Amino acid sequence: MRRLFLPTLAALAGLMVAAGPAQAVYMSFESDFTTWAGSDGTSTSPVSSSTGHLPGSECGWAVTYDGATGRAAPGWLTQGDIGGTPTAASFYHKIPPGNTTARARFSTVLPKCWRERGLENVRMRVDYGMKYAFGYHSDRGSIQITYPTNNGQFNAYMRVRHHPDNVTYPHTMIQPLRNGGSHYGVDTLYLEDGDGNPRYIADEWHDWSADVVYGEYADYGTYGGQTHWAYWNVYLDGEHLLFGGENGSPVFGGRTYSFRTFTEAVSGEPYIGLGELQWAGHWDFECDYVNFTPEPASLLLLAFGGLLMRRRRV
Ligand SMILES: [Ca+2]
Repeated sequence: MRRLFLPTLAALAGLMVAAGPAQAVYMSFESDFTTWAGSDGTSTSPVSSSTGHLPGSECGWAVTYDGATGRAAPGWLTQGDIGGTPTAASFYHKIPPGNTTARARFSTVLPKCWRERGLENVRMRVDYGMKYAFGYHSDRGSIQITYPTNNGQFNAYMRVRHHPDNVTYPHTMIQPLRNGGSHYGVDTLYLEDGDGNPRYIADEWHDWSADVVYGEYADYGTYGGQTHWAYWNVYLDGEHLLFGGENGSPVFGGRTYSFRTFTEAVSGEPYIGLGELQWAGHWDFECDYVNFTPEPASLLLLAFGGLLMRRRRV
């Protein structure tokens, strides 16, 4: 009897954890950049919430780091259009004429709830639509996603480059970067088609998703016994992008992830940022939307519950 009772209690506890962050489903937001004001350093765009629970007026897109005004030609950040409809954030700078590198961040903080409480029991999903121009060669990347927990804040940039002149790798290149811009431990991904030929996604709109969960007690023994990790899945048009390498394709909670990060002294309010996030002489990309959806980490709990059920049958 006791053998059955304990697992049942554990399963109930798991359900309570799942039900606990009920705020998760409504503390989400969408941003589609159809409403827009200003340009360059004065650009702003609001967020909305289809769940009817606005995350609060503190959320909304604005330039929070401006290393472009006076360095890049005016028009480095404007509202772009899709098929004639103004509905995108458009980033452009190319030397010459400015003949200089520039850097800017257009960002929104996460809802106050998650900034204060942390997301360690919550799976965070960020969906975004991007079009990267042919020849675009980002430095740190065009999107930065921070993931706050009570055990530290995790961070990733998604660097995408097109190498039209690179004979060895004439593919679209994808690299997740950690705080500070390093990509150690994660192999670079060069996109290929089904036949192994180089694949470009330049000048096309594509849907991306970053899906993050928190997991501790996973000491990989590489970085000073780090026990706090975030596990990231990245999808391109629904296809799971897998990376090899030391930290690529880790398995956690029975699922395979694209890569993992640990806390690296990421400070300040957690946010999602767009822009060229390091000094670079050529930016050329547009963003159609960014949607933020925290959800209870139900998949992990289901896996946990499944394990308990199997045990009960023994
Ligand atoms: Ca849009």
